[in-house]
Amino acid sequence: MATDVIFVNLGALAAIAWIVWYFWLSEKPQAVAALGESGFQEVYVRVRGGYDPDRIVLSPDRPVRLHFNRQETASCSEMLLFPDFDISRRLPTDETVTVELDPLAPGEYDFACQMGMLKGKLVVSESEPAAAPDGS
Ligand SMILES: [Cu+2]
Repeated sequence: MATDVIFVNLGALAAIAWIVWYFWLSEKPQAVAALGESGFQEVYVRVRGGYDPDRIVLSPDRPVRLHFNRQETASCSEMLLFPDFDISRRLPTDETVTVELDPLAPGEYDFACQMGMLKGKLVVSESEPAAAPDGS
């Protein structure tokens, strides 16, 4: 077999391996909500060519505050939609818009721009097992 054919095949294999890794195996940006003093799960999301993080892990036990900060003027990301909750918000450039949600049932909830080009997901885990009583 000619050497150049071998190199072409290796290149193709490497490309396939990269695609498999990138789309199925690599860790996507993900954030676990921090519990604020308010008792809300607080998450800060940067909006710039997408949502960062675009996968937000929440617990079902507490209300949620999502703070969206849009750092661009591209019209694509101007509207933010939560179809599951009938929520839509306009995100003015360089302002923070907070979306408050009641505690959510375990499951997955999408959010997106108006045309569905930018996408993100809320992932609500199952309830934590009750903590052991501490006598207080
Ligand atoms: Cu869009």
